[in-house]
Amino acid sequence: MPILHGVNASPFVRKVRVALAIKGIDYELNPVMPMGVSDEYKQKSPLGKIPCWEDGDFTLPDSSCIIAYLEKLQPEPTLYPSDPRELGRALFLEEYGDSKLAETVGPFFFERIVRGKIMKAEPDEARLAKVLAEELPPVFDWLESQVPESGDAIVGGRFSIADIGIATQLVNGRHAGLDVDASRWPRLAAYRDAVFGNPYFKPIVEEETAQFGAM
Ligand SMILES: N[C@@H](CCC(=O)N[C@@H](CS)C(=O)NCC(=O)O)C(=O)O
Repeated sequence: MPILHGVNASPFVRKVRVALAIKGIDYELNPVMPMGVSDEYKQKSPLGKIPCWEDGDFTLPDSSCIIAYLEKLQPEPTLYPSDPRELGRALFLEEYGDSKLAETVGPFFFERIVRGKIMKAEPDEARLAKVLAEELPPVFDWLESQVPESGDAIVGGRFSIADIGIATQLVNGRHAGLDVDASRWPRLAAYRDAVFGNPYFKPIVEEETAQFGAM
């Protein structure tokens, strides 16, 4: 059976787990922690990051690359829009989730879950207050401008890689008690609720919440 290397709470591992669930591909999760990976693991994942996919003699790191590969391997249900402009937008939204949104939400997860719950140390709430006041609002403002008035799909009215890439980061925020203020970002808040209720995200989020506890 193919192996997905990486641990649950990683938003990038979660992207791949949701894609695998949607495509109905069985796999084994091998819980590789992201820090201090072995030289043997670096042979499979040269940047030393999680996730990494392994199927027999084939290995492939990086969530975006793995999902694009899975799409070719098993095209249905598709995770990529067929319209060229929608495809372009979906890929950019995935990238925005992987980069800007991850950088903005990441500190909340690190301080409250990694430092607070796992390392049993004091989270740096002053750092988080600054992110909340200065860095987060422009990111949520931009996402608010991208979310359609209704519906649970950000591009083209159909759940896609764009939703996986954005929602997975919002899940890490949720684990760390970071809310989307519905009075300021009503579309994003409704969208977040819809994607969290998505039947492929929900069981994975619930499994993780059982591990970290709700905040
Ligand atoms: N672009 C990569 C990012 C993966 C990533 O940053 N994973 C983190 C864990 S959430 C990691 O392995 N960090 C360890 C490191 O940067 O050395 C992907 O999409 O898979």
